[in-house]
Amino acid sequence: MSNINISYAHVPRFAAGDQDGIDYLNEHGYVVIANALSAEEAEHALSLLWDYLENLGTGIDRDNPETWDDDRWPTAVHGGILPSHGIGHSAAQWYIRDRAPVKQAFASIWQDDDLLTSFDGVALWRPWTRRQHWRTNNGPSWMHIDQHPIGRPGKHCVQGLVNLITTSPACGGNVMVPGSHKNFASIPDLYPERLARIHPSIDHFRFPNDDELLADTQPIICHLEAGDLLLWDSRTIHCSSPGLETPSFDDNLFRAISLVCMMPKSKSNAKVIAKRRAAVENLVSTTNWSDRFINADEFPNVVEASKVRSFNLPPVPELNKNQAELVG
Ligand SMILES: O=C(O)CCC(=O)C(=O)O
Repeated sequence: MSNINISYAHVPRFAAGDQDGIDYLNEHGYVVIANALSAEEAEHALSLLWDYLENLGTGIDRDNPETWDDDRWPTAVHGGILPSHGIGHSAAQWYIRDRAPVKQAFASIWQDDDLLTSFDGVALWRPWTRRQHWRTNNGPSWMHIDQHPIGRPGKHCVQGLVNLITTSPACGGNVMVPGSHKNFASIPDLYPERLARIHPSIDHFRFPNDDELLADTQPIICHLEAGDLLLWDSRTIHCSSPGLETPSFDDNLFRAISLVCMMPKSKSNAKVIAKRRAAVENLVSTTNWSDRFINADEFPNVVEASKVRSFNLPPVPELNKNQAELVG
């Protein structure tokens, strides 16, 4: 048990580019952009994700949950995130990045439409009522920020996820600690020993499981419609968590989201961009950051899994002009 209590919340939703949405993000550290994809587009993206899974060649069948077990499923990291094995260049991910409201939402935040996209992955939650080990990590075990408080002071990144299945209290989802980005600068004073163990170049800091400071906050799972885009400042404390109840079905995914992050090209450089171009050809996925090149296929558990399991990768994507510009 943890002393951190998560609740489910219906929060305001804004149109992509709406200044009120940007103000909300600045104030609360997160914001929901309504219908960045239409419901039909979200359904199409999910179908493309199933194509990716079925084409891994491991025997996954979207219509048969008995084929979704670990010996066929791609390597997952914390929170059921699938970060690698070509996912960053799957047709699904490139389709989502190419939707105009997704780019517009990021462009309006940065007041800049010359953006680079991350090549990151997705989170797909299998119905854990079928197999307990499919249940993803409880929120308090991985409350984190994705920016080093000393290595990168100030605002640098707004992360995002496009939600593909309408959320519910039973199925759970992303967890935000509203307003927590405002405490970012005090982290070195509040957690000196814990932070000292993290090299300033590592943009990930995890809070203690039973953190007394977090126990005083009100973490929320925001209700999201299929197609909504949830954006958050990398300094905002967040994670994901299974539902607060037990879902009544077990023949479908409990959650499907696409991670997407766009940052101004001006924050990057020629060396990084050269690696990004090669990453498209070599189907290499990354983290959310596009100003540094971080290869998600080098995550330790992905490397370990690749030694004993093989997956067919998706074809090298044929990018249109907009998508190619997002590579750099
Ligand atoms: O699946 C989620 O909503 C959590 C994503 C997350 O923690 C991250 O991308 O840093």
